[in-house]
Amino acid sequence: ENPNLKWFKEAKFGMFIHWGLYAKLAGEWKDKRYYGSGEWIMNQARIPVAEYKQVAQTFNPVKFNADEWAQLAKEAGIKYMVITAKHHEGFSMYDSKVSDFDIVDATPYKKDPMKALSEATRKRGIQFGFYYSQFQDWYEPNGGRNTWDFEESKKDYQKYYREKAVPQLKELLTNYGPLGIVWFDTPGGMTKAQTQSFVNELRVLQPKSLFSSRVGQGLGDYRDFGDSEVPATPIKGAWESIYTHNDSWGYIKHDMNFKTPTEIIRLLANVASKGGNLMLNVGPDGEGNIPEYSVKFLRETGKWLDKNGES
Ligand code: JFZ
Repeated sequence: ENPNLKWFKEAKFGMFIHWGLYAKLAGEWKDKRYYGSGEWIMNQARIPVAEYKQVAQTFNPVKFNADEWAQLAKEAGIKYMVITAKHHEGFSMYDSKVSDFDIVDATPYKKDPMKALSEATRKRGIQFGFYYSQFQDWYEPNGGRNTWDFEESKKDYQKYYREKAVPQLKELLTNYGPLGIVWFDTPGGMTKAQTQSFVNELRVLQPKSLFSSRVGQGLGDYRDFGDSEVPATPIKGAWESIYTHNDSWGYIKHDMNFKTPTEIIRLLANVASKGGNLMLNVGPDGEGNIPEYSVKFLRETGKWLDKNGES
């Protein structure tokens, strides 16, 4: 078995973080409210790139505090953290030289929160990783799935991979220290052979980093179940279930449907009893605050684990 999986198979509890420009929109666009998958608002509301771009000018998460986020994870008993470096919206939440549509160049904030978070987690012995939407990129003419601005038949996915996805992943795998996980999502636009060379090209940069199964074509290092899915019976090998704390991955201000500490603990126990990890998502808001109930309920979960858990 792959020795890189050792920490992962012992981890049991991970924290997923969806954070991007959609957090600023918070489930609302032009007086219309959306519910569920707040990170999809650009697609749901068919927001043109030219307008979506302007959201960046108002994105200024001055409340973001890497040590607070990492400390919360620590207190909750969380062993790894995966955060969106770039979701389908195409916006880079780190300092990218490949694109100007990034937090340093396009927002008043001008700092790189991923740098701070990679350091704050590592300092506390928490494995750190990036989510990266490798195929869907609604900002780029050649990226996947924006058909409201760009004609699908004119898209050259290989050009997008070559000019944005691969160079950005190289930045992420080079500039943020050792990554526990690179969490790919919703594959597309590549054959198995192309996916294999994509994986090979990135793998050399960090041979120990785990790639999620959603890199596609069966080439990931461990298995992810569908969103909010736990297998019925024990499963061999390394795997993970992903859930979000309320009903959306990205922040939505009118979603208060947070799972209670009891529900989180039951979920953790259910997943662990089948041999897997639970990666539970929180969606920080546009200011950089983790929702109050996520903070409170995660802390309570951690207290319970301290008293009754294994580690
Ligand atoms: C994807 C994203 O589109 C979504 O915004 C979020 O990031 C989530 C974690 O991942 O959505 C999916 C991907 C795969 C499945 C369901 C939703 N699936 O396999 O059931």
